Amino acid sequence: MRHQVCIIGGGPAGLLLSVLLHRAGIDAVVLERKSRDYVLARIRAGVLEQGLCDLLRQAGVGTRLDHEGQVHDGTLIAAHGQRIHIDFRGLTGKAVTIYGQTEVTRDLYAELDRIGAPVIHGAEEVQIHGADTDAPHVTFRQGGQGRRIDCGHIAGCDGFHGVSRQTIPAAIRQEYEHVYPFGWLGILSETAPVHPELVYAGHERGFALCSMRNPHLSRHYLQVPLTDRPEDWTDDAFWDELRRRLPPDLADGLETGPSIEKSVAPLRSFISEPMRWGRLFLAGDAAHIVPPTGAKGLNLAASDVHYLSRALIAHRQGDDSLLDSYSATALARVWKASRFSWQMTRMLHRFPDEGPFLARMQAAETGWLAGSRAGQTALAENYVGLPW
Ligand code: FAS
Ligand code: PHB
Repeated sequence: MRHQVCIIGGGPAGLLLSVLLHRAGIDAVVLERKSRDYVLARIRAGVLEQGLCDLLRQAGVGTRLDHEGQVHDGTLIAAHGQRIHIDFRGLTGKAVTIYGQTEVTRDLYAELDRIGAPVIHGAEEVQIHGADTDAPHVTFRQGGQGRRIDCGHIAGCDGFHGVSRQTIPAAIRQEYEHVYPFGWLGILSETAPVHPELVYAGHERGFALCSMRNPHLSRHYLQVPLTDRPEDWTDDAFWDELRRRLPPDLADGLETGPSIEKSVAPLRSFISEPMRWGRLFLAGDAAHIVPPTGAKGLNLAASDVHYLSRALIAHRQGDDSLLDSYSATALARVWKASRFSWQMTRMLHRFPDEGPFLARMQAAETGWLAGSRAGQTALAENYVGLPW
């Protein structure tokens, strides 16, 4: 088989890239290790920056987003005795949209089906060959059969645990990592959101986040020790702890119910440079991971895909300048979003091993934020998404 672009990974980055390339007349194939049902069963991000929403509309998959997405003009930070409304719209003129990553992925799969673009599920043992030559190819196994795809370029959109990043020789890769000493226990419940906007709670017992997917579906998180597993927490224990970490008025109004999904995610900051090696280009979690406190993971995958799709389209017209600048352009935005995600995590989580000094610094930071329009504007500018 031959395709102009071989995309490894059928998550949001790989699927969105494929839709954008096909719309520009570029023949791309997606290789996904898991089944479509498995990919769609993963509960991940919920906050979409305006840039991602615009890119989905450009890709022709914005209809459901525009009907079902909830536009949020701000968020509430309740931490260290402060209660701060960050007015995104008033401070930046922008907003964010609440629309689950699962729905984004569903919409992208539907569009690829509609245009007949190939997505190969159950692609096992994917291997990249000759990425540093002018004739790369990819091999994989499906249903026990060995298969090969010859292509012009390879997009590594296979997430943190994928094969693409590892294909870049270690001598060329520079990796930066910071692992946080806690995780997030997340639940999904068919209950009404606790507040019209998201609530980021920084309590002495630990961080909590109250988010949502729609007016009848809530997504809540608790900071938990890295050793905790979902089965260590009953629903009642989760709700009781969430109440302890919320301001009393919100805790009193919390609607509880059975969890329909429960998972623990570790938190890390990770960036691998460069995001290109020859004709292999990394996009999304394959190249970088951010702690979800800043709601940036999915949104960074989108800006990578924006830069990479326009570079591959320009290449077809004989201009390789955007391919040559892709890694530097994408990384410039990745580092800024990584800084913001790290700073939000530092400000709102409990770091038990760091003693009372950090706790006082956190209280001083939220005390300053409560009274500073400049501080709130800086936070809002990062949260709604820095320019692409
Ligand atoms: P993905 O990991 O989504 O997709 C990669 C795809 O590649 C997967 O489908 C995988 O099966 C496939 N793959 C992997 N190896 C392969 C191989 N060798 N061959 C073929 N296919 C292969 N972000 C937020 O903004 N907010 C959140 O609340 C949030 N919560 C998260 C919770 C968890 C548990 C995780 C892991 C991430 C979370 N994220 C969150 C970040 C997440 O949304 C990612 O940023 C987003 O999924 C990035 O999309 P992709 O880059 O497409 O990677
Ligand atoms: C979510 O709704 O899953 C979500 C929202 C905001 C975050 C992280 C996760 O910062």
